[in-house]
Amino acid sequence: MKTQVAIVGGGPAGSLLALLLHQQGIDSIVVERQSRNYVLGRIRAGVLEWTSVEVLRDAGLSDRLDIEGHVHNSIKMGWRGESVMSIDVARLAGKPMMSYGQTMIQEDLYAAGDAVDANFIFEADEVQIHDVRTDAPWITFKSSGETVRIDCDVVAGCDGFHGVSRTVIPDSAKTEYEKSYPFGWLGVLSETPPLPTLLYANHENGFALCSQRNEMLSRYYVQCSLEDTVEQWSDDRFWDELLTRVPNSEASQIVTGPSIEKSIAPLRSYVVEPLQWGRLFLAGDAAHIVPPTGAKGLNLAIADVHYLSLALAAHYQGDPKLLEAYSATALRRVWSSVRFSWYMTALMHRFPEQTEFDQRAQEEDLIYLAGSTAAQTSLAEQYVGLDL
Ligand code: RFL
Ligand code: PHB
Repeated sequence: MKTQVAIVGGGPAGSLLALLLHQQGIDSIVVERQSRNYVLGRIRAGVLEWTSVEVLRDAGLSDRLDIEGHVHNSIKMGWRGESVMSIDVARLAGKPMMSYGQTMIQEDLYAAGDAVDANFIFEADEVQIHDVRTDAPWITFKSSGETVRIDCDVVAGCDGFHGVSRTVIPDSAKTEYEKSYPFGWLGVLSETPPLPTLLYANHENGFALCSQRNEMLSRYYVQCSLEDTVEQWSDDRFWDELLTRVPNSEASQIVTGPSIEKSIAPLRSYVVEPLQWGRLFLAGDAAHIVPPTGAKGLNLAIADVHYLSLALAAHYQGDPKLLEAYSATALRRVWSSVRFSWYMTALMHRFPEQTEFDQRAQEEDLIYLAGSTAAQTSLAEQYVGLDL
């Protein structure tokens, strides 16, 4: 097979890139390891920066998002199981954000791909990337036992944190920055009405988050130990912890019910530099991971492929400058989100070695935030995200 851009990974980054390139008249093939249904079944992000909404709108991918997405003007932050502040993000930062599940974005992207006959290959095993330091890179993979080869001009590595793309760059040509947190998040989906406003809670038992998918679908998270298994978290234990950690005024509004999904994710920050190796370009989680406390991962993936699609369009029109600058351009935004996600994580979680002093200092940070418009404006500006 032959194409202009071979895209490894068909998550949000890879599938959006294929569609953005198609709109610029650039041909691509997406090679995804999992089945389509498997990718659609992953429950992940829920909050879109306004910039992400605009990228999807500009690409004509917002028909359902504009109807079913829930615009939020504010977030709440609570502490001590009793105090709560509301931050009017839209007023302070000039734009709101949107609740719209990653699962739905992925459905919209695959449907849009079907409509234009985009070339998505699922269940592609053993993807390998070759000769990216030449002008004629190629990839191979196994499909139903047969080896398939795709010749291309450029390879886009959009295969997430555990993908193969990043490993092609030799250690001598990359720098990796990493921070692992000593806890995870237990995520629960339940068919119950959510709280109207997103709520982040700091509590001496650990962090909790109340989010939503739609009027009858809630998404909750509680900080848990990395050693915990889902089996150790019965629904009763989960609701008890959530209601303890969330301030009383909010906890009294939470409607509990059976969980329909439960999973545990570790928290980590990771960045590789640069995002380019010859004709291989990394985008999304393949290049960087942020802890979910800042709600940035999916938004960074969307920003990366926005930059990369523009750069590839310029490249095919004979202007190499944007593609040469892709890594530096994308990394500016990446580090800003890495810093914010790290700050939010440090502010809201209970760390294993944390003393009573540390707990009070954390709470004081929240009290300061509650009383300072300047501090709230800074947080709001970073939460809704920088302009592209
Ligand atoms: P993905 O979604 O991991 O997709 C990569 C795809 O590549 C495939 N793949 C391969 N394909 C071929 N060959 C190989 N060797 C391959 N190896 C892997 C995979 O099967 C997969 O389909 O990365 P992408 O596209 O960069 O998208 C990134 C986002 O998924 C991620 O950043 C967000 O989900 C992070 N995230 C959040 N982001 C937000 O912006 N807002 C949020 O509110 C938010 N909440 C979250 C989150 C992530 C979470 N977890 C579980 C990590 C909440 C959680 C709990
Ligand atoms: C979610 O709805 O899944 C969600 C919301 C906000 C976050 C992380 C996850 O910071």
